Amino acid sequence: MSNRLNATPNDLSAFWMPFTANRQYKKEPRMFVKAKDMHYTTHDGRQVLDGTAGLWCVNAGHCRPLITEAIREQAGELDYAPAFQLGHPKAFELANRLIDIAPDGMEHVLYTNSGSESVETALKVALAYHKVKGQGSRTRLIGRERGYHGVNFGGISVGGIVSNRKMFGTLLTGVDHMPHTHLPEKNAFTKGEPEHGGDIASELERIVTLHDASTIAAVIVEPVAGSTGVLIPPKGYLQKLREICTKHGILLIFDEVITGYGRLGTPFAAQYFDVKPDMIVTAKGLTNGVIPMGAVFVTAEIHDAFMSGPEHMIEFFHGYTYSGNPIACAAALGTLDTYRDEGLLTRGAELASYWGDALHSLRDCPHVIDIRNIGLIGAIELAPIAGEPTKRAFSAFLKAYESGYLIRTTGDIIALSPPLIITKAEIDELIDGIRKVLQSNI
Ligand code: PXG
Repeated sequence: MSNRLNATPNDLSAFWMPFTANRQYKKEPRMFVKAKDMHYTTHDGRQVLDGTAGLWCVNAGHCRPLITEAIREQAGELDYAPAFQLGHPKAFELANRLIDIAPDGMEHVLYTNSGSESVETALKVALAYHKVKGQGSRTRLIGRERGYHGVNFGGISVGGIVSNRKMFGTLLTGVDHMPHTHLPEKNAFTKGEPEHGGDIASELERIVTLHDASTIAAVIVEPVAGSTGVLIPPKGYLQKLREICTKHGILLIFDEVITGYGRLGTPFAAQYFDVKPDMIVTAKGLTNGVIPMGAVFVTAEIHDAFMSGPEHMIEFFHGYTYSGNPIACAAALGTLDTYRDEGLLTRGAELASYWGDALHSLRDCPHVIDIRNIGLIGAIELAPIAGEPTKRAFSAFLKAYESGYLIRTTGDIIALSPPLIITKAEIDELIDGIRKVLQSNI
């Protein structure tokens, strides 16, 4: 064992950072030391306007009193309770509160600790559901190109982001992918849902014909694909996926890790698009990002299928040490109280058109080849520097950070998803900040 007693306390090398250019970062670290409402404070004392709600999770803004207080109180009252064969009241209270805001038909909740775990949980429920229904041949899972469903093996198997998959072997077998819906040549600079591409959903019919419906358990999609750079579903697309799944007895899973908890101006995207999935995968905004937690919503039809056999038997062999952790539940309850008191789950609807207009005012800035928006989500796609993909957007990210704006980039796309408490004045400030970055030499 090495003697680390004399290590410099702020040596950055030991922490291998997630999804980070570690060497670049450690030469030029960017640290946040405080946060309040719409702003972070950096280690060098600057204020940074949060254009990304952390990583799409801090929907109510930072360090909100009901949430911090709930966590503080819970930590002093009941810190941990075993999750298997035992419980605590807040886990049940939270599930009921979640069902209250969920789309009609969602009646039960399984807890996890992240979006990735929520995805794995939903895929396992889908496989086991068909098995308990006597249709054990339904084992295939269908995802989509450019989809992001976290980083665990199920999620990267159904996911469609090549760099997240190519290093990790053969992944799950029996997975297929639908084509993505990005048609910039037809839909560039569309406000809201694009006109073209709804018929791409019929590719699912082709996949069903290829494999036969009797082998397919579930289709999983993000209603709005986030991580890949904000792909908004073309008009009619999600409705068509629902029709095909229903026709063939295939479960439809919406991965709402990003769209859940108010991002589109409705509690969930399923309500925004008026499409009913069989399961909804969530995390992030559930606890305002403050404590790791996820939740998977399922219909009564799915849940009830498991409730047979001897009553002393475990019905579903799945769960985590921290499923429904008391402090996470307290944080989620404090979050839901904040959303309710401030109307945040629907605030995005009031701001969406102002937000869209502000974003699209960047259309004539240098390098901009597309702008997309829905609810309080936006994307600005930049032309890549020839031979150096991602470099232009990353340089925009660094410049924005230096000038006091937190944006997120993926490939050469700037993605924006501010806390739902953002004001119109702050939208103007954020967009003007980005305009200056785009007009600088990036
Ligand atoms: N599903 C979706 C749709 C997601 O967006 C996950 C699952 C996984 O969640 P966890 O909690 O395991 O990270 C996500 C996560 C980005 C970005 O900037 C997006 C995510 C995470 C970090 C960054 O696009 N999404």
